[in-house]
Amino acid sequence: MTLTRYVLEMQKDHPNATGSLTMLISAIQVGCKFVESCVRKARLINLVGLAGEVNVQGEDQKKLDVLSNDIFVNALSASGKVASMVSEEIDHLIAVDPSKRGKYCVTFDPLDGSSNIDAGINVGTIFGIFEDKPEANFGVESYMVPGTEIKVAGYCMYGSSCNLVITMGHNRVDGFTLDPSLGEFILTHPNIRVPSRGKIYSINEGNSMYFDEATINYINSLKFPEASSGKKPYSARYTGSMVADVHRTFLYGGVFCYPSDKKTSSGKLRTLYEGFPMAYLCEMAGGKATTGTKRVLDIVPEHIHDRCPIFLGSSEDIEEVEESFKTHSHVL
Ligand code: P6P
Repeated sequence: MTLTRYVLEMQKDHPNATGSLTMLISAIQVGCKFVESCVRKARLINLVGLAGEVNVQGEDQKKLDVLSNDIFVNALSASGKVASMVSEEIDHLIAVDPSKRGKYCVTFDPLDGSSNIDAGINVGTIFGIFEDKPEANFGVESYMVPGTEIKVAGYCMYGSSCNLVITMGHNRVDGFTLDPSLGEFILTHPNIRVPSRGKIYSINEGNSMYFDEATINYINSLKFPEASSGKKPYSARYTGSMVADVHRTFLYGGVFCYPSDKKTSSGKLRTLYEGFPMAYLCEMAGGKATTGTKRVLDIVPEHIHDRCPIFLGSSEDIEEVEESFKTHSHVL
């Protein structure tokens, strides 16, 4: 089963489908294959290292960041199915030429975790697809909606292999692996389900001095379980690349956390193209995603580069996060 055939089969299940979403996902798939080929040979053709520019996040842009962004902007615009887009790399809304506009809004982080590129650590693309709101007149109002309005979410992880994980809703998440010899994504992880309980926690403990009491209490409950509980301490795994840390959490269970803290009162990760897609994937795979005090998908962004706190992963573990936030003080 190739991703192309998978999307066509999903389209057949929806008699009113026009094929636009199929074409859009095909364009995203091409973008991922192109980025994968660039990441794969970056060191050989000297694409790693700084591009000499700074993005809207104030971060030094790596050459691959710039190239990846251009690849997706071009692929999405050319599809003829996109009304506008939001990219981590571009500070303003990206409008599509009126002659090529479609009915979908796409949010994406073209190369998430790019600070890891020079070290050859996994990086990835994250994307979310929403429906354009005609009353928004191709403006940002189409994006100021709760995360529950997302239609499709996915990521493509560029590592030892190239894995694309996608959901089109209906409590179904499927994983594909790129077969370079075919140039096709092949279904290798059908019906991904997040284990209800895990043994791994993933958080940047270098920020511990900034954590609020609720986060400290929760993380300590994993590191120093009460003797009477009979529980063992969780293992710590953190790569600094959200796609890699979340992918592991989906497959093995546990929690991935980027909380708000005294240094970043809304957390670091971006709602539209990191928080929402990963929260949607997590819920469709049977997991949960919370800010600590509310469901991530219930957030309504106010700006296209809003940030949100996020704890996602195994449902039972996330329920313990929510409990800690009910009983301990936290950064609002
Ligand atoms: P920190 C990468 O820059 C990123 O956006 C995510 O991929 C990752 O989870 C997070 O930031 C890492 O941030 O502060 O731990 O380096």
